[in-house]
Amino acid sequence: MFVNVILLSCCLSLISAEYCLGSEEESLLNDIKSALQTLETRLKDKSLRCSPGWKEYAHHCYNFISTPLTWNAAERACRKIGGYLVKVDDESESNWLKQQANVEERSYWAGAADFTEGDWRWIVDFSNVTYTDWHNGQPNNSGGHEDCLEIKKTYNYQWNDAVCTATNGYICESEKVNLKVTNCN
Ligand SMILES: *[C@@H]1O[C@H](CO)[C@@H](O)[C@H](O)[C@H]1NC(C)=O
Ligand SMILES: *[C@@H]1O[C@H](CO)[C@@H](O)[C@H](O)[C@H]1NC(C)=O
Ligand SMILES: [Ca+2]
Ligand SMILES: [Ca+2]
Repeated sequence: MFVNVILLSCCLSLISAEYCLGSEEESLLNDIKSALQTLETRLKDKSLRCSPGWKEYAHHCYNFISTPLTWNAAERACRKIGGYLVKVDDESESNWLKQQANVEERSYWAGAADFTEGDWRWIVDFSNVTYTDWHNGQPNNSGGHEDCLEIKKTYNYQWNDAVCTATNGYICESEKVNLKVTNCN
């Protein structure tokens, strides 16, 4: 009984000694914790990237493809490479796309269509087309069957509704992808 009490008090004091950090240890631990946090954020930033060959703009990736395809074939081609035919959300994205389109000086398909006449939708999520950059007089549904969105070179890269079976280059957009982080040293 007596021995037990001694053992018990001994161990209790050991335990409390083990759990009591000095202020130096505590500040060391805090340094380590904040270093880990910094490392974690850095690795996260590094792991979210655009795949090789894709251009980065404002959290998304873009691939400008010159091979002329119909709108439908372009839409499929974008999905095949892990993206979607570009959705233009606002003026800043639109301006950047125009600059890039101007590099190859060609017209490109974008990812909107009015398969119900006049009801323009982004194909990636079927949302309404709210921001627009139509050229003067467009969309004019010429001949009664222009249902696909073209970023048109001769309209200074403003928008036109074009016949979907015409052929154009096309712009694919994608989310950034999570690249595997490896230790290269
Ligand atoms: C989309 O536009 C249609 C009219 O073209 C309207 O009836 C509908 O409410 C709109 N949807 C959204 C989510 O704004
Ligand atoms: C309608 O748009 C087409 C391009 O899709 C253009 O060639 C044509 O000149 C336009 N027609 C009129 C009357 O503006
Ligand atoms: Ca139309
Ligand atoms: Ca047109």
